[in-house]
Amino acid sequence: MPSAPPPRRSLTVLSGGVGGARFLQGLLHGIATGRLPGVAADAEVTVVANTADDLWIHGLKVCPDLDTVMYTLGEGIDVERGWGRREETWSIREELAAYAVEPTWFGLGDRDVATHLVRTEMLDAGYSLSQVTEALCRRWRPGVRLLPMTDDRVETHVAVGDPDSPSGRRVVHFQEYWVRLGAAVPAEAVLVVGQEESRPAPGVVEAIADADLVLLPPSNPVVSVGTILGVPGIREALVATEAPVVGLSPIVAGHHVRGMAEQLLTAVGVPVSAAGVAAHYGPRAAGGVLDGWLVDDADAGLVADVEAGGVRCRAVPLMMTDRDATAAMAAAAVALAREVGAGRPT
Ligand code: FO1
Repeated sequence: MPSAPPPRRSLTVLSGGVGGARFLQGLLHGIATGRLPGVAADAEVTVVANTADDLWIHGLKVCPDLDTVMYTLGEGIDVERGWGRREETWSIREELAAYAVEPTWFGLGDRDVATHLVRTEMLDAGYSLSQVTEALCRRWRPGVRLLPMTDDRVETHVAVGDPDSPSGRRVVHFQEYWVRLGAAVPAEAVLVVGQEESRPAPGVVEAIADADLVLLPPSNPVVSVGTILGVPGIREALVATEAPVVGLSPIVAGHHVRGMAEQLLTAVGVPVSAAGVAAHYGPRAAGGVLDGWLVDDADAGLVADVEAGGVRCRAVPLMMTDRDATAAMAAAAVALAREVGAGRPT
């Protein structure tokens, strides 16, 4: 009987906002309650968070995905919205609207503004986004090491049709596409400004190289996981790491569970299916980033396709209805990593 593999002690998770944060909540719950066989009770979780959703607004630097992970794991999140602070008030927003100062479509809560004031003040003083994030986490204590994917400015913009412009298109910041336009118009192209020049933030490459498990949660494959992988050096670190890399599909039965992955996958020509996203990430054995892929039970019929593409695949319930359900998803990912770790598909 082969001896049990040593427990996994360092997990690295590449995360976007709401979906990634909810997955992390379940992962930490699973570790804390001993529901993740093979993961040490004192395992350290490092989160590499997407920063391409960031935007400058009213002179403040807002980092939606970093803040959503920090507030969610720090128990400060508004659970209903999935972003921003609980027990929030909106006086600043109302006053800005009274001055008719745009954009009024992006809601900054009063408590949330304090976070952006601290961040902006520290950036202005010359601290890096990594240092700012570490400082903010001293208050929120998220229970993970939270790293921005890069300290450089990277911003996702989306090209949409515009009959009034000579080119027939205009380009808007991702937040305008998502919040003001409600992703209700087709995205014709996704442009990640500053991506080529960006460098992994301190500790990011090491967190991937030194991990004994890397997880891709059900975040947006284009504007969350995609933009993290797009930071030169990060995809390479994933391809090279000794750790098994296991992802969870954000697409169930051909639809996103929440957000706008359908629109953005279509914009970049990726089929909106659990198999399409797995192929998009690619098998590690052929230069991609995936060793294993979890699809929802509804997509059990796609398991053979995914495995034919060189990625080990299992169908399990993928609805993050509560922490126990999410912890079970994390446990399935750990189990799949153990299978994969025993020998990659040839
Ligand atoms: N989402 C909305 O739908 N409406 C908003 O007014 C809004 C404001 C906002 C402010 C701070 C923040 O951190 C997030 C905010 N979000 C809002 C969510 C944000 O668009 C998304 O969390 C991500 O950028 C997409 O994952």
